[in-house]
Amino acid sequence: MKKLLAILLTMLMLLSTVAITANAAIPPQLYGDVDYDQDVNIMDATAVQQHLANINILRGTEEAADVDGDCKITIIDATTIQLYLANVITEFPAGKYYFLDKRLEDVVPSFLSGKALVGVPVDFEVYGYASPDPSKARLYVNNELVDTAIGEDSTLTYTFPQVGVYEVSVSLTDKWGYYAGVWTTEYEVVEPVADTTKPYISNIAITGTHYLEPTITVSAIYGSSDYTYSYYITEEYKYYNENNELITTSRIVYSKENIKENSITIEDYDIIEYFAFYDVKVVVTDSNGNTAEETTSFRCEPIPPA
Ligand SMILES: [Ca+2]
Ligand SMILES: [Ca+2]
Repeated sequence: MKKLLAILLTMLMLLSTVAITANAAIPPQLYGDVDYDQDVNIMDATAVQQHLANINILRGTEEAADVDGDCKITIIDATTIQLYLANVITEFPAGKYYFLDKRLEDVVPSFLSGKALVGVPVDFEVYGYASPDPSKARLYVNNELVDTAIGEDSTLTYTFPQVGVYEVSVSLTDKWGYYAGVWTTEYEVVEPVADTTKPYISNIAITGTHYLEPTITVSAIYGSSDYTYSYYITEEYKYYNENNELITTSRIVYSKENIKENSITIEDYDIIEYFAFYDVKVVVTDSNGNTAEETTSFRCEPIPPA
């Protein structure tokens, strides 16, 4: 399960990187070009009037119509377009261009599934953007809206009331309610930790694997703070013994012991290779000498061509 999670995380990162490249090519849209024909003319003013008269409701071009930028489509917008066409004004109050970039890149919970505890708030960090601004993120638990946040890179929070597997989804929409994306997962919540005098590892996040520069970030709670962290990275190692039998074992390729940093980046290209699986063991030690230990896996893969 953990292996699968690590692979999924890596795949998500690959997808998001590709998406960013693709998004860079999206051209800006013209304010006032309500019918999307790359020109502002009398047809656009008419389109706004028809929208207001409920004859042809705008779908997806609301931002183009809101030329005065007050987040509403009113008769003032239609009039403003007419003033622009009559050269009374040379630019719309909202500006010349706007962008339609939207992407929900990733959602990172502060507790991994299966590590979230009843009664302890879980943060879901939302990475992405949905312009026209302001974007809005929504957190649903079992299809019920439990938290909302405005703006990019926001954090949504929920405290799970009981043990179980929940359907958690996060949506990100633009100012007009159009979706940048929806992230959905089955999320397991477990019993509270009985012994809070010892540290508890809530998350090990691994990013940057497609640059051969994995960053491992560890989150821990409980015990007495002032943790130290130890990291051990092992790879699968195969060799033939004297009887010509293929032996599969593992060996430590990297370690850092008892350091203060809860995050390390491995930039040594001699260690990490593409298409290889690695196990990461993390040991958290608190100031009383109590420890928590967790092992997860990751794989390094190059970014696929766009
Ligand atoms: Ca037009
Ligand atoms: Ca308006």
